[in-house]
Amino acid sequence: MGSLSEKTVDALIVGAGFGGIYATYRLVKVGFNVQCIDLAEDVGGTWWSNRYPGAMSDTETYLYRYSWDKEDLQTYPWSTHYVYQPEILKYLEHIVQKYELRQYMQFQTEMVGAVWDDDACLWRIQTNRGYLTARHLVNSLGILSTPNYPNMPGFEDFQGKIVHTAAWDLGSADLRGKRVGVIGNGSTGVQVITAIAPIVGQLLSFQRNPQYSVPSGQGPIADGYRSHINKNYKQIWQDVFNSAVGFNVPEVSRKCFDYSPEERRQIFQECWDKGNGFRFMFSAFGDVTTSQAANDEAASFIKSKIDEIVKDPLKAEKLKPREIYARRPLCDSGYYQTFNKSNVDIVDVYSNPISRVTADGLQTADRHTYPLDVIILATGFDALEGSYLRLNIVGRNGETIKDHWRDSTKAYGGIACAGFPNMWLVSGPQGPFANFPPVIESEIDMIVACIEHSEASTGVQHGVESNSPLIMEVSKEAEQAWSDKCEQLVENSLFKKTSGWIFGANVKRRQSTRFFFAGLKAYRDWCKEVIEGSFKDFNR
Ligand code: NA7
Repeated sequence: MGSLSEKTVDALIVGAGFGGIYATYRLVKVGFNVQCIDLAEDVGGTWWSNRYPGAMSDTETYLYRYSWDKEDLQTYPWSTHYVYQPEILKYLEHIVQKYELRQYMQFQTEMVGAVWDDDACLWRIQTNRGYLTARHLVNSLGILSTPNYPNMPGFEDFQGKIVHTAAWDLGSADLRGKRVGVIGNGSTGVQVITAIAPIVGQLLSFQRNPQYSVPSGQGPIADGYRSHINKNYKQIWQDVFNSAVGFNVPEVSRKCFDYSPEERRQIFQECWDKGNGFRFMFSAFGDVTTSQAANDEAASFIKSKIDEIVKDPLKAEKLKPREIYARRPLCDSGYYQTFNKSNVDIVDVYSNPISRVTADGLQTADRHTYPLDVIILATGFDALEGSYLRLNIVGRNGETIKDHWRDSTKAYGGIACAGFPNMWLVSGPQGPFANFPPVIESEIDMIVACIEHSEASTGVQHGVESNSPLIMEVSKEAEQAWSDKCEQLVENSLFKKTSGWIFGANVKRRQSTRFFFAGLKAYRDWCKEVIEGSFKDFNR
């Protein structure tokens, strides 16, 4: 692995996942001298590290890819409604190979810190493999890339194996016949529990807050499905980019209580049968995430399904959520059915929390110890800003990103911070809450537009080692205005009332609005306005 010592580039891209790959592709096309680095051994980002059994995107396959390679969209093979981690990784490797992007990438290389040099107008970046300087720093660190480890004593005492799903290093042979405890039942927990139940000896889900999940509709695609998608791809992407959540599900405005109880149930049933969490939340009624009464209806429907599916009434009761239905919507391939297996059970750690890890397993507050061979931590991530806070990023006047976000996490358009010139964020805080591949493309297109604007206005030559005063820096007022807008958008949203990672509650960070909830279309309209307005929020 090479050293980066004293390398000077136009842009350093940090991260080689969905975002970093596309940013590399775009900036190479602009004519930039580009370096992309990633801590992992190869491309993939989230999909490099999340290798746990059952890891799957819950966006339908045909949308979990880049929209811009029209030929590839027609020909790249896939055969199921959703893609599992190994196939996603293969797809990303394929794109990197097809566009010969590997030559710009260096792996096992971690950005430790980055300091803005105001005299030279560039970033001085420290990595574990040496220093480099870059006029633009493009952080594509991943929305969910810093694992969240639960704070409980005794991890070092455990005689078995402990593994976080985002740092998975077990083979399925390591689980066969074993007594396995899974802490966490979010998207990841639901997937891993469903996938390993058939092979483990005993499976205990240490569950704090039960969650709502609906069927995904996973399975092989029917004859003719692919050709139908291929024929309509152009329109499909147009619809996606003109929608709020970008999942190509109908986003209806009809109100729940304009329908009779029978009609309501039938509508929920249709969404349930078709599958997909975003469809269930956004295609049944338009007020499920804003009206408490409509939300209660959706929640009751899912609870009734739990009663129908789970044979043991005690298990069914434990699986029924207490919260409203307003976390990121989940879907599954038979999660509730899994609890009908005699080797699968739930330990309620809400009323009786885990107190410590012992040599043999997990102990709860009532001093009962559950003996285990393997503990799986499906405990999620320090999402969004978590990936930044562990780095020493220092902007103008010595202000660190930590200082900048001390009172609230904010980023203009989710892509830029005041006081951090020429620093760009991909899937950072306050970007759109929607299907991530189109979000990432939209943000990177906007970043590239900003960079091209600044290059055009001063006529700098790419590839030339530069001490040019070329900068793009968003104003404090514009950054604050965006952040205020993000806050206003969630005023009436039920999302704010639950305790997941979307508002930072899982890591006990001050609750601030970490997404732009007006949707993908509104975000892209805003980008257009900024471009047409000649980027007036910058360099004021
Ligand atoms: P999530 O959705 O943050 O879920 C984490 C889970 O871990 C959740 O069930 C938590 O319970 C649980 N948790 C965390 N700490 C503890 C402790 N100390 N004790 C018991 N349970 C704990 O992460 P995921 O990886 O599942 O999904 C993240 C995103 O990835 C997902 O939304 C998709 O976008 C893809 P809690 O609910 O806080 O009570």
